[in-house]
Amino acid sequence: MKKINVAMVGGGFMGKTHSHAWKNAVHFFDLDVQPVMKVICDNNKKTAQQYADNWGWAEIETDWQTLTTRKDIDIIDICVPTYLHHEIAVAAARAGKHIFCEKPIALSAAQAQAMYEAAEASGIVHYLNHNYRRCPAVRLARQLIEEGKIGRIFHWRGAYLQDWIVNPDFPLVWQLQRQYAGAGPHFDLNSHSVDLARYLVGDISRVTAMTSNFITERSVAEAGGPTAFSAKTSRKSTGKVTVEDAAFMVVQFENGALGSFEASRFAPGRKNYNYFEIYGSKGSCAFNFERMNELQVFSRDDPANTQGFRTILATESVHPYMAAWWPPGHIIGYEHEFHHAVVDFLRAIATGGSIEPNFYDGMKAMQVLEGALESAETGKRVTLA
Ligand code: SOE
Repeated sequence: MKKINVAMVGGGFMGKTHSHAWKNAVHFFDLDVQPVMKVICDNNKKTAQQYADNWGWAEIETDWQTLTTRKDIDIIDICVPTYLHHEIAVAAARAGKHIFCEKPIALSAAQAQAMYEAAEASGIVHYLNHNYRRCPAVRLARQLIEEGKIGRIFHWRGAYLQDWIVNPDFPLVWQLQRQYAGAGPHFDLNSHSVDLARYLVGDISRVTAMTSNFITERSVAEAGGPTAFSAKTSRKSTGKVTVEDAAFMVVQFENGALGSFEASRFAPGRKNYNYFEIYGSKGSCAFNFERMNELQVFSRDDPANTQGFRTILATESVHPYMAAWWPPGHIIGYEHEFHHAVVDFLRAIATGGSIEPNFYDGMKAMQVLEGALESAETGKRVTLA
């Protein structure tokens, strides 16, 4: 089997999900190319070495620029904080490396556009990891829509809620600083929801939004270890939170459907509550990531006396990706979506094809998100170009 060398930049929570997928996808799926975990790159040598030892990356680097000049690297996997995506992706694309990039795509739509243009100009395969698209139950929602089972779509109702910063003692991690993250849950979480909404309903043309801040000052995070969910606080000094804590938006899709989106890190009890409902002329469907193997489906075609939402467990081998995993009813989890992404990405490379979502989708989603921020600031509705 042809081998293809992967270099991953960054080694946090996302680095784990990617390493796991690069390592194991080949054991479950038939692939024409085999990924080789060649280099892990982190500016902290110790972190890089720990990653290499734990996951089996063959070598370490501490400067990502080296990766773009190395002839033996085919894929660059970008797993670093958002503010670094643009620079690394543009350099990687110019160097002819295929790119597997974490979301949100970048700090702005202009940066996203530059990434898209650089990737297209060099003809590489580019992928933006909105992993939830590759959940079999979400694929089922798409299939039902394509088959006309939901009919003309009237409404998208989405929410992505978490609670990891409700505690005022939670420190000022990079995700809470605009220069590193671009925005708060609006970019981190609404980007996922907008990606799913574009995938399932279509492009968005108009947007209105409001944002709020509940805690504006936090203690400075301990050096070396500030990450989402698990950071520890050092109470020595404080700094300003420069992103919103919650962002809600209302949109109109190009096809006339109306949508609402809620993104918050201040929803106690909601850990990774990525939820959507779609309502159409023939029926409805609803998905909740915390029950990710299931899709709720309502059909107006059912006889009146048995109408109601049905729960479909999307684990039969007819559901996308499931034939490669376990027998029906043996459910899959968060990490499987990353395996599915790696598989589709490698297949796109092997066939000279492409994969979605990619930098184009990232750019389109970023235009919506930026429009929403403009609306929140000016109090006006924004029509997207
Ligand atoms: C943190 O909010 C986070 O890790 C996001 O960045 C991911 O994209 C999401 O899938 C889970 O939560």
